[in-house]
Amino acid sequence: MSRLRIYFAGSIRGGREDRALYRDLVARLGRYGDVLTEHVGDANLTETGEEGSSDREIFERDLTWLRSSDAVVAEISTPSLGVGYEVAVAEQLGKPILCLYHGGHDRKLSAMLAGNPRLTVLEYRSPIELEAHLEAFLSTGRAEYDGDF
Ligand code: 6IA
Repeated sequence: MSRLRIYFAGSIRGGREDRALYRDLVARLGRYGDVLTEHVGDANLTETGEEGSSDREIFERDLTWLRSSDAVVAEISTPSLGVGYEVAVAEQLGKPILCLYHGGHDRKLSAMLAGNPRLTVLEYRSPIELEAHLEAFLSTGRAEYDGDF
C-alpha cells in the first residue's frame, strides 16, 4: 500500500508564535505518512524571513501538493489567511480535513471554520489528546471522525 500523502497547514505570515507546535505536529504526522509541507514546521522560518522562491512559485507549488494530497491537517490556533484559504480549497477538492487548535488563545475561532459541518474541528489540551485525534483521523475512517472515541 502506498503511504498517505499529508498536507500540513500552519501559519507563516499570520505569525510564527506556534512554530514549535508545528514542528512537533510535523514529526507526529511523519509516522502516519509523507508530510508534503515540512517547511511549515521549520523553527528557523519567520514571517518576515527571506526565501529563495517567489510568492507565485510558493502558491503554485503548494496548490500542486494540496491537489495531490490524501488528507489535510491544519493547525488553526494562530489565524492565517493562507491556512484559511488552503482549508477552503481542500474542502472544494473533497479532501478529508482535520483542523486542530489548542487552548491558550483567548480569541475565538472563525465561525467560517468552527461552523462548517464538513470540517473536523477539534481542540487538544495535551500531547496525548493531540495524538489521539491524529490516530483516530489518520488511521481509521478518517473522514468520519468527529472527536468521539
Ligand atoms: O498566510 P500565511 O503565510 O500564514 O499562510 C500559511 C500557509 O500558506 C501555510 O500552510 C503554507 O502551506 C502556505 N505558505 C505561505 N507561505 C509559504 C512559504 N513561504 N512557503 C511555503 N508555504 C507557504 C513563505 C516565505 C516566508 C519566508 C515568509
